Amino acid sequence: MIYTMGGSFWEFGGPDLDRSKLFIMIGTAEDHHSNPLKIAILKFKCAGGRFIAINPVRTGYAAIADEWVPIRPGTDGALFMALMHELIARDAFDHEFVARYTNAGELVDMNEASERFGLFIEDKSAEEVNALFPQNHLWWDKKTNRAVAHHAEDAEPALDGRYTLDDGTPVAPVAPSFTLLREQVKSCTPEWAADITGIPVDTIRRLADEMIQVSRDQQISLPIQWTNAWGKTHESVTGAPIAFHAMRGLAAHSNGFQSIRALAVLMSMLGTIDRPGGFRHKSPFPRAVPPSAKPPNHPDQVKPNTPLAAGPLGWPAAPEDLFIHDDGTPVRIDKAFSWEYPLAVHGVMHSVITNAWRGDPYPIDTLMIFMANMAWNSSMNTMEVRKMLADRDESGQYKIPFIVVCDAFQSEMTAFADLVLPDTTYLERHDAMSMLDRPISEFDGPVDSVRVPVVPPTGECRPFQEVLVELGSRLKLPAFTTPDGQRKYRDYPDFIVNHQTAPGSGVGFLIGWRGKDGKDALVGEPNPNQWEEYAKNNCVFHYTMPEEMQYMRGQNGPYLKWSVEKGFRKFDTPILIQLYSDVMQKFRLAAQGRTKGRQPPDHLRARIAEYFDPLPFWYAPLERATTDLDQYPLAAVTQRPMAMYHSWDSQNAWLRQIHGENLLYMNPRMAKQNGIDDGGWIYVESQWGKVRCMARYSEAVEPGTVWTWNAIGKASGAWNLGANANESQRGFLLNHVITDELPASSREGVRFSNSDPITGQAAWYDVRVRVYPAEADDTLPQFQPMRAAPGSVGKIQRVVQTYFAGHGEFAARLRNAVKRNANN
Ligand SMILES: Nc1nc2c(c(=O)[nH]1)N[C@H]1C(S)=C(S)[C@@H](COP(=O)(O)OP(=O)(O)OC[C@H]3O[C@@H](n4cnc5c(=O)[nH]c(N)nc54)[C@H](O)[C@@H]3O)O[C@H]1N2
Ligand SMILES: Nc1nc2c(c(=O)[nH]1)N[C@H]1C(S)=C(S)[C@@H](COP(=O)(O)OP(=O)(O)OC[C@H]3O[C@@H](n4cnc5c(=O)[nH]c(N)nc54)[C@H](O)[C@@H]3O)O[C@H]1N2
Ligand SMILES: [Mo]
Repeated sequence: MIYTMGGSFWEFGGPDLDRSKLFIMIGTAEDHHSNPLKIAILKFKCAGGRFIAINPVRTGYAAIADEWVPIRPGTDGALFMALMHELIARDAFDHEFVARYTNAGELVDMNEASERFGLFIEDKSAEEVNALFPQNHLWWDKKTNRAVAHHAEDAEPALDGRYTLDDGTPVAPVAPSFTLLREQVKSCTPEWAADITGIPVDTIRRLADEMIQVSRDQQISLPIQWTNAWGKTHESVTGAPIAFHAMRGLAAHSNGFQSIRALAVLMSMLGTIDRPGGFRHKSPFPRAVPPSAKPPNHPDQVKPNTPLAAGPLGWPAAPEDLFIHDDGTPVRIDKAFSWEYPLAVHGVMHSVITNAWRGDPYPIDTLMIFMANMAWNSSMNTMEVRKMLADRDESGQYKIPFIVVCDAFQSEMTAFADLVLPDTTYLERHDAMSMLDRPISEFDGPVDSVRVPVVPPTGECRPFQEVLVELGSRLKLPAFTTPDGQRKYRDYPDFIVNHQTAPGSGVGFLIGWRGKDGKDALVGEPNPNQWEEYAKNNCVFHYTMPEEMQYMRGQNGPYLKWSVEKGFRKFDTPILIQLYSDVMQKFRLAAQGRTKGRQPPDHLRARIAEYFDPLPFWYAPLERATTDLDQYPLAAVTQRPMAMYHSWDSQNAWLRQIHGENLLYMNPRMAKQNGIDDGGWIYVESQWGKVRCMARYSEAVEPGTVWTWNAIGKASGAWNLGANANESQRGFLLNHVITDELPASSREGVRFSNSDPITGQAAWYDVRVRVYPAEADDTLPQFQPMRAAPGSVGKIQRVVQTYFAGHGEFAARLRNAVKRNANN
């Protein structure tokens, strides 16, 4: 979505349920802000809103939806394409929004012979304004029937047709990009999508009807004056009250990028981007499309004792931004930003261990893991990954020689560590939820927050952020060192208060109570009492923007200027929604050998050319091509349990009573066909492996899908549980049957990570399985029980702690803390 509209779901934006009338939730069960979302849905339903859930499983939020639309996993993109088809066929999209605030009217070079084929025409005589986001694209003006600068005053862009530019240069055939979208969705009829998704044709048509009806009959108009980036003032803010929300169910498939792009384009066609009742951005979003931060683009940029030339992550906009060697091979251990996963904005973490073990692209000497249980639920192919972590070469040396794990609990991962750094829990340290990292803002303005310790750390635990500040200072990294070579920050709280993005920028980690006296917000000098101010104010700072800046932010002139002044953005150039993505086309042109710049290695050309379509499209998840679907007819997915956070919390006696084990949920019709009893033991087998677990009948899952809770199953002895705890004997982990790599196909001849070919996003939900009865009374696989770590709490102490949980232990720690403070 960021590559389409400069914003996204998650922490970056979401549905405006206060004003929405129709809410469509896709592939979401828990999400990051679960409780606020639950409260918002409750209010929405009480206000009479209609809630539709699209999901193969009807649980989580979908349990209270007015309508459940079961869908086959990995096929949502086809549904969105069909909905776009309907909006266009019935001419029921938001013309004004599409024409003015997206790039639908911009002219695309249709000259097959040109090396700019498929890119936007740039008027070389006009000012480019911003090289990263050129503002010299053209529209075809319907009034004067000629090409004009986009957003030229009084012009009305054609969205359809094909034209020729006749400006002295050779005559160039061009088309508004919307024409190409229209052509792209032409064959994506509801009938076509019904075959793929399993959703009846009538339902697809009715979903389109509902969207069209709400957008026509229930328009919202708020009396808020705002001025667009081209200087035109509007008397009101309007919107179609249709809100969408989507999460992992879309993202965690190998076609996730293009499916989500399809959703973003559908939302844009309905005009529901940053308008009341639709999708709303959260500061610092929207950002440019794509944001201007880039990863390093050459191995030269990584030198010993020298800061990286660019941040480690970023948003490539062209092949020139890839982080590759001159021969086109990846530089990073996870192969992110290479031709294999060009837009890997989050990195490709789930492939690090396998790559390091294989020495591809290079071996490593130290693996440092922080807050990630990669011997369990954040790896695929877990059985093999666990072997790799302890595997040796012919000379008896470990293939991954030294493993450092910083964890707060005795997770499965700590068993593989050469060095464990015991972290504190969040109750024992300072933390900052910063706008510079993952924002926690609201629609009406930026928000950040902190944690302050409420109990002192025990034993040898130390907050990892203190460890990092210490390491940075001792290594004399520039950010931690004064110009005369002295240590710059005492500790983490000092770092958070005094660090600025650039000397004197006034932009730091926290936006509240800035300035020496704490009177500034957003930007200002560091305030030595900032932590105290947060602590006094419930640890949260919420800045409310003036109403006229709260909507249409990508194209809201005063907001764009303000966001640059406040350090949220680099440029105030308007952010046009990219219905057509020339970023994609630049990669495709390189793959087709049409450009002079960087080109992919030959074996990757067809792959890049296929997936880097400048317009959204649906393709089957990649694993299907290497799966015998008759043998493995079922899709298997997971869902986050409300009461647990991934692998943690089995150390919590109360939560264990809710989720001490997990079962595989399946449709009774399918179960009976396979001779499986409700509560019976079964094997779940993929072509990559099998697990044994218990089955549970459920009408709330479509017959082609089975599902279970994520990460409830534990390895024996992990989390300091008894070796025979239910979590390991009756619980199971689906990751054992999910592959981390797809076998080499005849086209490329090499293995790829089991990921989206554009972003490297892990395809957790692509696996195909079969199920059959088993004779058993425990789960498989089983592992040698993990032993308790030395120094961890003994049995007697544990019993005492459990008994007094919540009072005795707490009071004792507090007394200790007071004593220690008094002694200091
Ligand atoms: N309580 C709790 N909250 C959490 C977490 C936790 O562990 N526990 N984890 C946090 C993290 S890191 C994340 S990433 C978020 C994730 O938050 P969500 O994205 O809400 O993740 P899940 O709860 O796994 O729900 C995924 C949903 O996608 C559905 N699904 C799977 N495949 C498809 C498909 O092809 N199409 C459609 N339409 N649906 C599909 C599944 O049935 C499931 O309902 O949750 C965060 N919040
Ligand atoms: N099958 C399947 N697998 C999945 C997913 C899925 O949907 N299905 N979802 C994927 C997703 S989106 C995610 S985000 C990953 C999450 O996977 P992980 O990142 O591995 O997730 P966690 O279990 O949250 O825990 C990481 C570790 O952090 C430790 N920890 C907890 N608190 C602290 C602390 O304060 N400090 C330190 N240092 N450590 C702490 C825990 O003990 C645990 O060992 O799982 C992925 N794996
Ligand atoms: Mo996640």
